[in-house]
Amino acid sequence: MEELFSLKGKVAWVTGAAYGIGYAIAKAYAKAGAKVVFNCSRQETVDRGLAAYKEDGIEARGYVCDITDEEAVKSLLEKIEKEVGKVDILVNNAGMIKRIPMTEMEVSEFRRVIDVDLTGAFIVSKAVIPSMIERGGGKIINVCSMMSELGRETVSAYAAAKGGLKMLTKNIASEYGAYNIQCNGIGPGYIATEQTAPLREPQPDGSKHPFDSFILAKTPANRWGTPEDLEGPALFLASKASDFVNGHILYVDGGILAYIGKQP
Ligand code: GCO
Repeated sequence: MEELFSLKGKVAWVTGAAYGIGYAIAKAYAKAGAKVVFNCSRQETVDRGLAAYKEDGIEARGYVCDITDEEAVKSLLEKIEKEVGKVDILVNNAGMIKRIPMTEMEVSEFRRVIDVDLTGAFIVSKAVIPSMIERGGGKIINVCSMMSELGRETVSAYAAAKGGLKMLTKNIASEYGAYNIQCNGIGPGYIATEQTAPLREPQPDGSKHPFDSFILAKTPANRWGTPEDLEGPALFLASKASDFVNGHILYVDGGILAYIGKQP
């Protein structure tokens, strides 16, 4: 059983893994024996990540690279291959959100979210797939969202990107499954991270943010998730244990997608 879930000797590239969900996933992979590399678009975020890994006793390499820049991604991949090894596991985790009502959103803002959350995953996957084919296989895990399935006010660009990422996942599985490449999505529910902090901020009178209570009423588990809740599912999708699982989106949401919500 241990062998089934071991990542010993594997190289895992988790984009944007300086903190939050990506960090928890990378940490799980390191604990399972993988060599972990990550990138962020800014040096200060890379430094923040490196300090956190060091504190957790994890040897991780961090690089500055903007995943929307194909040339930069290609040269980073060459560097990773030279310095660490060929990439066996890619996690397309880097992402962003803009919460703006659709009719007030600039087209440039919409395009930026699509560029980072969807086109970035295309660019990095496109870069690693040829060497995965050459070496007989690989694992690609795309960090999807509740918004791969559901809409809500203010997140039109994010929902469009995450819905697209779900279909990119299925398409990579379809196109490269014959090369022993498994491409699956992990779909976090509402996880307590920096990205969702504004939705949990207590009100000036000390009461819960209305969105906080709303999410608890929508989640059978009756709590927000933690980045650590993603560790086991992400490890499953990166390991031998999931070798015949392809094009699947594994939602880790405390049951949100199964539930109509608590009656007020
Ligand atoms: C929002 C949230 C979500 C979460 C997450 C849910 O504004 O609704 O930020 O988009 O980030 O992706 O799965």
